[in-house]
Amino acid sequence: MYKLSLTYFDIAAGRAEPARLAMHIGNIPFEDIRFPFFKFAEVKNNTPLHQVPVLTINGRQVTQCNSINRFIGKLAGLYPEDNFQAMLCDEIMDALEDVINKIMPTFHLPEEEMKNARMALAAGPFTLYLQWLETQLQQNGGTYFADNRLTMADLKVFEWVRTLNSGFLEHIPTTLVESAAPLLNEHMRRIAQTPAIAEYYAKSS
Ligand SMILES: N[C@@H](CCC(=O)N[C@@H](CS)C(=O)NCC(=O)O)C(=O)O
Repeated sequence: MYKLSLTYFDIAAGRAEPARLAMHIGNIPFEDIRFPFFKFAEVKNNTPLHQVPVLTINGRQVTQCNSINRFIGKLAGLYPEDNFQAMLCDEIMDALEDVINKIMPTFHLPEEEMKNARMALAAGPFTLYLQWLETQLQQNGGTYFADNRLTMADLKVFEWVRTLNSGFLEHIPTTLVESAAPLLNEHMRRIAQTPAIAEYYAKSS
């Protein structure tokens, strides 16, 4: 039994959210360490790569959200055992890191530049990745992204689609998913009905 704590911003989104969801689904006890944005400088000073999320396992700090996702996914039974299906799951999670890495530099841009950069992202790479994700979903049977069952890939896409729809990312149209890849919204609504997820968001909202 590991002693786990997960450190990330106090938002129901972002790079730690899939692992949080997985631990709720898998009934894995963990300390959910959340901090407000204004404390970020202080918190990241105490992390190995000056980044979050960090998963602390029996006192050892581990970085990299997709490594965390795989580890927690295995503990929660949400990561494929089959090598090929595991690769499909990883492919989706890593592709989502591509898109997250594209938006991160825009957070610190002046307003007008941010608007232009984000509109270009929405029309270009975000649309490309959303359409590709939709194709992957269809290729894998239309319900899940890998292994014909709920995996970490579904949780990572679920989080990203919720974020795009929420308006949290200024200048990214909240209609983007619906216009570019509507099946991802259907997938998001289905995943939201997972009892542990529905319960988690009912408590946090
Ligand atoms: N490759 C890392 C990236 C982590 C990362 O960049 N996290 C952001 C927050 S979501 C961060 O801490 N950035 C450092 C900063 O903005 O100074 C991972 O997958 O976890």
